[in-house]
Amino acid sequence: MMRVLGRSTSINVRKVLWTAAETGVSFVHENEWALSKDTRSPEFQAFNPNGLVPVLICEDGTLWESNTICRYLAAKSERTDLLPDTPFARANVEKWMDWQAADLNGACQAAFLGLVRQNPVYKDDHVAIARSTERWNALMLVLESHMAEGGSYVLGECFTLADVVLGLSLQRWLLTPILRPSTPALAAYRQRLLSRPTVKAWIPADIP
Ligand SMILES: N[C@@H](CCC(=O)N[C@@H](CS)C(=O)NCC(=O)O)C(=O)O
Repeated sequence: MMRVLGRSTSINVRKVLWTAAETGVSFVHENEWALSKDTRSPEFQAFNPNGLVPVLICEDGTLWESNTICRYLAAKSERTDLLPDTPFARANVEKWMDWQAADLNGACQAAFLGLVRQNPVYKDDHVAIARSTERWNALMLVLESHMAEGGSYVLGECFTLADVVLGLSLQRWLLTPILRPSTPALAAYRQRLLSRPTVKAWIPADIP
């Protein structure tokens, strides 16, 4: 049985849980990793030397890096709707996935960690939080403009891995206590995502 290791309060773990649920594979979720089970332990570091969740353990071996795991799950289950197998269509999904992991996650760091996690490095650094919020809002407006062009999902009418990673980032943005610009296209997009059975089963709507 496939194993997904990591606390579901992690956005990166939820990417994997959601993708696994979308593909319909059978898996067990070991939520206690990075909670009661230490990811700095030798046992965990043998799975991921970075000591970070998520980790996937399956018949082919062990994987870390959330977006990579999502791509593996889609490819393994031959779900070319989630991750196309033609180069340009696939690159368009991966473009948004890379943007989420690099640009969006980087931009939100000080605001999210400071305001939500109350991380001691950021929580009293109002300049860093303000800069982070400004950049984060600017990037989310890029997504707002894209969604306002039409289409139910990021790549049009087909739900893809881009929607998994961006849907979770959108939830984080909406649930972080910052001032946000109006984003009606993103609000409608979020309602479409929330109506998916896999979200109802695996992604609580109140976790940033
Ligand atoms: N690039 C990695 C980042 C993984 C990561 O930062 N995981 C965080 C949770 S979101 C973590 O394990 N933090 C340590 C901890 O919770 O103890 C990925 O996408 O999988």
